[in-house]
Amino acid sequence: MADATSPEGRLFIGTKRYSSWSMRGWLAVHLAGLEVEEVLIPLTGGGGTAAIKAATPTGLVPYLEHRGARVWESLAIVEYCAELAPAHLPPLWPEDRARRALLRSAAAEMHAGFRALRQAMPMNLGRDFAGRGATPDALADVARIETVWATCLDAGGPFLHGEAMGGADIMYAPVVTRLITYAPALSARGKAYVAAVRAHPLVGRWYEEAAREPESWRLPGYEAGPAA
Ligand SMILES: N[C@@H](CCC(=O)N[C@@H](CS)C(=O)NCC(=O)O)C(=O)O
Repeated sequence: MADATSPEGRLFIGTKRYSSWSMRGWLAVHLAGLEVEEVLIPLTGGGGTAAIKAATPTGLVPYLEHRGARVWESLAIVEYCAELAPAHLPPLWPEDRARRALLRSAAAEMHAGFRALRQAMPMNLGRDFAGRGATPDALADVARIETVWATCLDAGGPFLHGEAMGGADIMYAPVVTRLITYAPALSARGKAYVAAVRAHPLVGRWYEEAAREPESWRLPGYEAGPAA
């Protein structure tokens, strides 16, 4: 039987440098304090990593197996972790019904959308692609994201959930990394939110672990970045 510190499951993720959806699953399990073994499968590029296809129901990461539960889709992993987060940790969704509805809507909008931003500015934690990827559609996504953030931050930051990161912050954390890498113009409030997320210890840890990944995991196509 598992003791308090032995893993109670496995979280499958991809290369930390590139895998934005993995970052969400990883943040969710860590913010909720789940003890899981991390299984990192390096991405091979182009979305068809054979080892990921063999290991997960959708052929995608993140994927969580935990105490008999099988959870795929990053937002479902956030919801699962929110149910299990112990009382001594900040909850991943707030108590207040209307506030919870707002933050869930913000999270769901991210999960379902912002395709132009995701295509034009793919995640790469190790490069400075300032000024690149700034297509009109990607910039329209950035403007909408800033509006969503402002609506959530009206109740007080530094995070969308307030003093601690929650489910919506998890969903937007990889967006924050893209805004750092590609540096489109942001409002002062947007910049402050980006800085707050980047300074979070778990986000810092994800960046550090990405920086320590072997060079052999780098994918030339991803390192070239989008056209200037
Ligand atoms: N809608 C999924 C998207 C997951 C996804 O697209 N994951 C990418 C990595 S960021 C993947 O597994 N790609 C397969 C591959 O590159 O082989 C979610 O929310 O979890």
